Amino acid sequence: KPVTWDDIANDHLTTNNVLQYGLGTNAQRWSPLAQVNTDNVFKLTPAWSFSFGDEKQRGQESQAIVHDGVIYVTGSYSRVFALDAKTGKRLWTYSHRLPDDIRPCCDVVNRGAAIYGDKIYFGTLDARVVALNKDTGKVVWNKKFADHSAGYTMTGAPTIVKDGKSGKVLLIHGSSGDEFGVVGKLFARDPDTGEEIWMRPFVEGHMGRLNGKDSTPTGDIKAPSWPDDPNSLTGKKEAWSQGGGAPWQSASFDAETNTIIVGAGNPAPWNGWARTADGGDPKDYDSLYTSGQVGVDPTTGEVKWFYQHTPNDAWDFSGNNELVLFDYKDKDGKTVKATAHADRNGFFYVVDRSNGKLQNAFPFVDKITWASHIDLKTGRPVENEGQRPPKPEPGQARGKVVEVSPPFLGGKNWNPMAYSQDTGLFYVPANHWKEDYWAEEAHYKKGSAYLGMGFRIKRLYDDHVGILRAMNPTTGKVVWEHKERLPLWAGVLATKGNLVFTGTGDGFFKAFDAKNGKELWSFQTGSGIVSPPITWEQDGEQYIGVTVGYGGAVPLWGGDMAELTKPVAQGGSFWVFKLPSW
Ligand code: PQQ
Repeated sequence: KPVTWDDIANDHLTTNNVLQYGLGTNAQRWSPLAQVNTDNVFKLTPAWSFSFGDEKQRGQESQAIVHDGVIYVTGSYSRVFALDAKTGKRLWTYSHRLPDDIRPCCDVVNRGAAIYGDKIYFGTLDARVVALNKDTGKVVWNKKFADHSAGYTMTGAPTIVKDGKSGKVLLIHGSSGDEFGVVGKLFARDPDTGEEIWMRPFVEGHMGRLNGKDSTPTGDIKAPSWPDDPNSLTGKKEAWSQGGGAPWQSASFDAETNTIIVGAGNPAPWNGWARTADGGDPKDYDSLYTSGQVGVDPTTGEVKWFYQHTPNDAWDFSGNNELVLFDYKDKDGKTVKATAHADRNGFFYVVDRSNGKLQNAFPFVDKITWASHIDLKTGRPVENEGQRPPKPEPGQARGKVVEVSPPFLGGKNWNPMAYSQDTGLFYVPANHWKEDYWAEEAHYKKGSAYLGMGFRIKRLYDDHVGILRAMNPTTGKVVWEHKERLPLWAGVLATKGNLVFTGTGDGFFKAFDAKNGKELWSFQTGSGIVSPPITWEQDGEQYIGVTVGYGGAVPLWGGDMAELTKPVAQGGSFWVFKLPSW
């Protein structure tokens, strides 16, 4: 059966398939299934497990999708597997041939595929989007979107949306590459042919494209949020040409307001002085449209609204974490259609998704040092003095070391949270850690890291790094929390069975009581878990599935935390659980 737009629009309500990253265009990761629940979860038993095979055993971050009894799961190194959902029997494999000069910053990961019509879509590490026939795995089209040798790559799952104005279904995808100094771009394509419909860059003053022609610049063409340099060809300082702002995770879609909602990544380079006029104040140079959330018009690719979490981000806080769409009642009893976002910078944001206006912001991790709070009137952070590492003294390679929390890997990274429609709580897979952080010189060289900062991540507490927190989005209260020894890098799933599922760095797949956080079940999967779990129903039985295989940014960039994760064995498999017949 081909997948229709109605199937996708109802993904969050239907239980027999999982069609979109986020388990629906609202990205709530909430399932109405309750067959597996707090009373019987202790019985949960493996149904089958599938090995991705070969030597490519690292970094399995994929959220699987399920359609018509088939699981489509991506593997690291740009692979896709189609499996019989009941038995785990392999139906087909697609293994993309990658060139030697790919430059993924943070491991050879892929977070999942999209499905529409008779095709499966996914991004590759050499900056392509590939469409495969869902029944055969044969390539239907394959589009290169940028130069991978400059640092462009793609790790996020694409999103299917329907433009409410034109009635066209679009394939939306982003790009990665901020750490190499490339301009982050969001694309809309025709899902049948792969032809680009529009492209929107997330650096102010860069030109967008619509139907193959220049459309409009993003923001002001003079880009006043980036410093001028009268001696350069562009009239701007070098950083503006390199920009960053990559939408490297997945977009959400609000059909009601016809808006694509996506996070924009960190500015490049990380060093904020490179994005500030000489002798100027970083507060006068916000580096738009980076490290924030963007509402984009699906018809034209225009920016409808923007809210910046971290103006002139000097800490690689990115802004790119998932945007969960949810509605709540404010203190006057008015329903607010909002986004919820747990940022790398340690603050949880509630923003009005019709206009990008901040409603509420509060910390979701302890001991944030870079800002005291977010001013709800101005929407801007109130920064603490001395947290922007100073430039190196003349003749020195490094500037003064500053201790910062959260560190650049964030109070929470890409691994998505879940929202329970029953408890009204968000389940945030967070980490407690900090870093030594210092400035270095930043010079752009194609294909080389463009950071201008040095770092070492350290512990914040002796007994834990990972901290799963149940947060109330209106009061900011932590309702319960669960500590883990290793960093949390897996997504979360919430179900009507009053359960919250997630995985741990040391390989346990766990279920918690959504109301009080009691750990009710766990199973050792044999490698670390760094992926979002899913659940679906087939022939009257509820299944729960998760991709397993350690990797991602922590073992590569995590400093002391990389040491902590060294004993974790690599892997590459998909595990499925259900209740036994007894
Ligand atoms: N990817 C991971 C991971 O898969 O574990 C962690 C990170 C990325 C980060 O912490 C990043 O900052 C990051 N940044 C970009 C970017 O700005 O282009 C891309 C990616 C990526 O594509 O995986 C990550």
